[in-house]
Amino acid sequence: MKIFYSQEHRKRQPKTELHGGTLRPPFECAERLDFILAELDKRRFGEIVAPGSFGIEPVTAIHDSGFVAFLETAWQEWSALGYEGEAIPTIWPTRTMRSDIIPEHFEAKLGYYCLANETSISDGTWEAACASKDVALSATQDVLGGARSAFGLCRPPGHHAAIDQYGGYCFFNNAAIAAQHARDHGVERAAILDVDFHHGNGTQNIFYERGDVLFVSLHGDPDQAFPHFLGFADECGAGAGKGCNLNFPMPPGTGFDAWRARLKSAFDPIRRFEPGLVIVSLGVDTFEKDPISFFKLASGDFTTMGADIASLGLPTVFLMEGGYAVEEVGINTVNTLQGFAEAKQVPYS
Ligand code: FKS
Ligand code: ZN
Repeated sequence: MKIFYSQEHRKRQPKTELHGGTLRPPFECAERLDFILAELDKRRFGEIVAPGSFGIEPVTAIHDSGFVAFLETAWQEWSALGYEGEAIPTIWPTRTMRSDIIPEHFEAKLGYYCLANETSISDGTWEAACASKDVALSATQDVLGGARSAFGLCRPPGHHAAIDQYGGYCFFNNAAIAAQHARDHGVERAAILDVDFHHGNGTQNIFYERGDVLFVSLHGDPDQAFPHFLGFADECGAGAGKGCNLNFPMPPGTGFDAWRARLKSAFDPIRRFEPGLVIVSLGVDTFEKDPISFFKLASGDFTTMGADIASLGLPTVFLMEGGYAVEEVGINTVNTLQGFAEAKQVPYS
């Protein structure tokens, strides 16, 4: 399996995350990828490949162009205001105010385009986000070209990024951009399977009214977990997308047996959809020692998860999302990939 990776992610090294009322070093840090690379190297698993350059068109195929333009110059515009810290919004167009005006003032724009303010914009964020979507697109291209699977080692992650909003450590929705790329290159239907602990609200938002992309997400009950305001079981898609959005929220303490039962119950709908490929939003924050999540998967469970995903018998693109138990992120990620790669290949018929 090819592993697509770019050093560019290192350009994003934010210093601050608003957590529990204080600014702390972000959970989503560059070191996460160092542990994944070290584990790949240790097991001699896969071949590291640099991504190609796909330009901005695949991004604007998914995201609002005003949002993309905002991100491109956000750090410069913030810096011009003369503040000491990183860019974090303090005001939003919430329920009691107007959200139909795209503001001119940069601090208002920050609130307009941001959905959660743990995530600061720092120098290099744009460059890292651009490299991350190129990693996702390169992995997808590899699978479109006939590879059984590929891994896009994306950073920053993507599944919280909506059509015109960033947050939850995400700027561009890598999985959505990848799915659209597949659609534009001959794949009639694509499935996105989101196994990150958090609900992929951005991916759901992007494809909610589309019948050509199936979105399936297993996650912590939004009643109890970020992103709190989306990801409930009754969100099934709308219009042409009715029936093409499947949410499986689960309570605190959920272990692998219960989690796996939900995964397996998602397989029939995925097969019935007959996708040309499946994109896995691979977060390993379902791990029992994850510092910000509440599922109880053990490291060995990720190997089983990978093999289960292989049993779908579909061309598969894995894209990195979350996982914050930094030292085990490598083991858990590579377990998933290796579980997939070493599973018996029984093509679905
Ligand atoms: C807890 C606040 C929650 C934000 C959590 C973001 C999770 C990001 C992720 C991604 F894959 F996108 F990286 N903080 N008080 O893991 O879903
Ligand atoms: Zn997550």
